[in-house]
Amino acid sequence: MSIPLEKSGKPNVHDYFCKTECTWCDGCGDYGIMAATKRALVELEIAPHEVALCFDIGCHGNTSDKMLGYRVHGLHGRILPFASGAKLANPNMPVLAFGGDGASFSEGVNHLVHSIRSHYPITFVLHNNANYGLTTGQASSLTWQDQPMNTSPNGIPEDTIRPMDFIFSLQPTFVARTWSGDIPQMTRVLKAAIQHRGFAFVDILQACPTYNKFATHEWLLEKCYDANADGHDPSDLVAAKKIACDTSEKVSCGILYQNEDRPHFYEKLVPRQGVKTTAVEEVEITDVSGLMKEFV
Ligand SMILES: Cc1ncc(C[n+]2csc(CCOP(=O)(O)OP(=O)(O)O)c2C)c(N)n1
Repeated sequence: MSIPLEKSGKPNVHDYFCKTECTWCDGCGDYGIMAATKRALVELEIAPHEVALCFDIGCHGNTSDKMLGYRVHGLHGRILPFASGAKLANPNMPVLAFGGDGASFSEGVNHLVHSIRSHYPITFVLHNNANYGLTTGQASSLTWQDQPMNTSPNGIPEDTIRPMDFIFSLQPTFVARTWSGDIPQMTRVLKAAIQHRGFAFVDILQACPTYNKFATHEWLLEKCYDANADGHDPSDLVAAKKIACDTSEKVSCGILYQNEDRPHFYEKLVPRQGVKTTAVEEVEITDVSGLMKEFV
């Protein structure tokens, strides 16, 4: 299906509709996350031809053929370098990267570290179902301790990473948490993340009814609360860390921390300062047919 190149009035969710059959399990949180992503983009009046949607490999990554937009489906664990590069080439385009906890906290965890410390101005959406979904329910580094999984029926011998402790140790400027059953909250959080000045980290606790038998939809419904409605001030770093990291009783959701004072990577890139054009505008069309003949 082609993407309409011209804007005809304000975008609406139907502009993002894609005919591809959905292959996710019944009750998968990916349905809700995709719906909220569309709603957030539409409410910000961003049409499919105006946004880059970069997907990692995993169940969530199959969103790449289920909604429209300029989409890429990258290598497992490697979507952040791609998304960052796309943004640096075309800083005027909103760039969203989507990754699973397997991709982002195991195989590609190095890219998450460097994306946050580099402060690339992109939105990162973590589909946190606490397991490797696409490869059928192996434990990831975010799987809870003592939970039997397909290749670790006695629970994992390693310690589970505590994602919020880890993220806050990297001095982020935007940290949010939400969950896949609350579409209005996900939409609100995603809109704020897309509009944030630098790197925005959005942890979406995602129901996975087939392989995650611990953080179920019902568990999330009972435990998650809206910290912003509860009076939490996202500019308060100490309070943000506390409510983000302590999930023993309740799970705080919403915009937990935001700081717009710090310049992002592109703003600090000296050779680009004062330059009016973008890298994509500067690329000249070059005839490479002569070069290609050398390889025939
Ligand atoms: C480089 C590479 N390593 C491993 C794989 C195999 N692989 C594909 S999907 C996947 C797990 C995906 O889990 P996660 O990132 O948590 O996403 P989910 O499927 O749960 O949405 C793995 C290990 C691969 N395709 N490429």
